[in-house]
Amino acid sequence: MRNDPWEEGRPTTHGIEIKPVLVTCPETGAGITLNGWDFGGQRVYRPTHQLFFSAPAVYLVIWKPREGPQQGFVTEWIDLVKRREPEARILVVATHGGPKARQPDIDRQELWDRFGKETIIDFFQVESKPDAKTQERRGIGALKEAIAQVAAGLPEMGRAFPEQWQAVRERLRAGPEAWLSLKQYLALCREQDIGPEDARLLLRICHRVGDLIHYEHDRTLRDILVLKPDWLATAISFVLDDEHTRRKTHGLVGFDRLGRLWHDPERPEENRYPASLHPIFLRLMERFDLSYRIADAGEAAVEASTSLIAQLVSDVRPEERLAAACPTVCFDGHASLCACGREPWLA
Ligand SMILES: Nc1nc2c(ncn2[C@@H]2O[C@H](COP(=O)(O)OP(=O)(O)OP(=O)(O)O)[C@@H](O)[C@H]2O)c(=O)[nH]1
Ligand SMILES: [Mg+2]
Repeated sequence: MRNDPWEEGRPTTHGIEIKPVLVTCPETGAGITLNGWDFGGQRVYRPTHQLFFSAPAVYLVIWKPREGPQQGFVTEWIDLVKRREPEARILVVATHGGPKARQPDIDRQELWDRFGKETIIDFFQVESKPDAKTQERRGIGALKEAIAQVAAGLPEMGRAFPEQWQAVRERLRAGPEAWLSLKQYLALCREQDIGPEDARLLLRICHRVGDLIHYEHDRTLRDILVLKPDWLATAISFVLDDEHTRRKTHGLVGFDRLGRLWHDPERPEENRYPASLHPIFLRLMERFDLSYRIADAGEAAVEASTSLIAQLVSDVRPEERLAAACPTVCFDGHASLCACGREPWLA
């Protein structure tokens, strides 16, 4: 869609890539520059992508006919988007020229019945590889036109920005920071003579148009602006990939272990996250149902809390016999031995 040259055997997308995509509104002829967010399709990324979904966007769910819609998890992706953003508009796209005879096609009616036509706008077939003779990429034009049509109807489309507001947007885009505190952001706005009230309105709009991530309605989360989604997705992946939590403590993790995962001296500097961010990350994971705080004796402070990471819970039920024989288990990240000297829930 970006008219980039064809690349044979393109490497898989790690995390999220953001690049501009230019489309033209078929009705008015106006050019629209979209913030194109490319979400890596691999399983490990699935839980964190939803942190970045927002409603005023056009979603493409892409599948490969040779593997079939099942393999591409078309329904799961639509579900994931729709659960977070009930107003989302989605286009479903088959690559490789669409299904050939004897390849599984997608069940359009089933998807429309399930999600509604206001969610699933339409189905498309594209061949991204340019034709050897004509250099045409079949179906791409029609897809871009449909994207432009949906985009043109989005609430923030065509909004004019005062010069000072635009200056802040550009500063945020060009800056090296992966994140800013709300305070730092307000200071940037002050430099442009933007008062706090306007600054908050601008922030809301920036979130809606996909410039950054900001959860204004959450007491803990509203203190930070995420400018580089990969930075945040990587932090969360350190927890979701933690083998110790998966195998030794069966999904239970203490705040101190989270602290070590997020500030591991063995990782390169750019993959270490200051302690002040850790409660914010935990809150984010809770907000998106990636983790649940377990009920401690009394309301424990976050520093003393233990969380259950849903993804890391074994899919096999633990044996009741062991749990009964071993009631006082230690889920502390340091020591995986419980009072009886046995590893928790392990034979
Ligand atoms: N011939 C042909 N090849 C395609 C088409 N779309 C993708 N490919 C090839 O299929 C492979 C995977 O395509 P990608 O676009 O990287 O797939 P992706 O969905 O981004 O994969 P992840 O980044 O892992 O999520 C690459 O080698 C592409 O060149 C298409 O329409 N036609
Ligand atoms: Mg990719």
